[in-house]
Amino acid sequence: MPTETIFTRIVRGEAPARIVYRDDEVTAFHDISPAAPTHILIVPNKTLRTLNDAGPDDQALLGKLLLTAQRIAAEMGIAEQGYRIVINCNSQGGQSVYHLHLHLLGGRHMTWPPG
Ligand code: DGP
Repeated sequence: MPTETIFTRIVRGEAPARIVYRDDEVTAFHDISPAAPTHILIVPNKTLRTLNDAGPDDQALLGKLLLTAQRIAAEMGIAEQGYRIVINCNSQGGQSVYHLHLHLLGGRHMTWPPG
């Protein structure tokens, strides 16, 4: 499995994406195939293949990903009605792009359990 993915290229500005936020540590952009009216991906700029690859040194980064999602949800007007954060990990978790990412989904009623 190559370590470089399309998300790595988006983070570097080498591939197009509808960026909604970017700083030194994280990048957020619209999902190319939205599963909800609001569907944003929040990724660490450093390459971590999956959540399994994060370690103690990544504790602050993982928190930052969540707080970035929280802030974008507020900015996009979905915080009060509600939203869902998803991290898919490896094949049974439904991960298809092997660069760690949070999905921020909102704008419709979510069902449970996920498929
Ligand atoms: P996951 O299955 O959790 O690995 O989610 C990967 C998501 O990435 C999926 O919802 C589709 C999205 N995606 C795949 N390729 C691209 C791309 O080139 N650009 C953007 N913006 N999103 C992509």
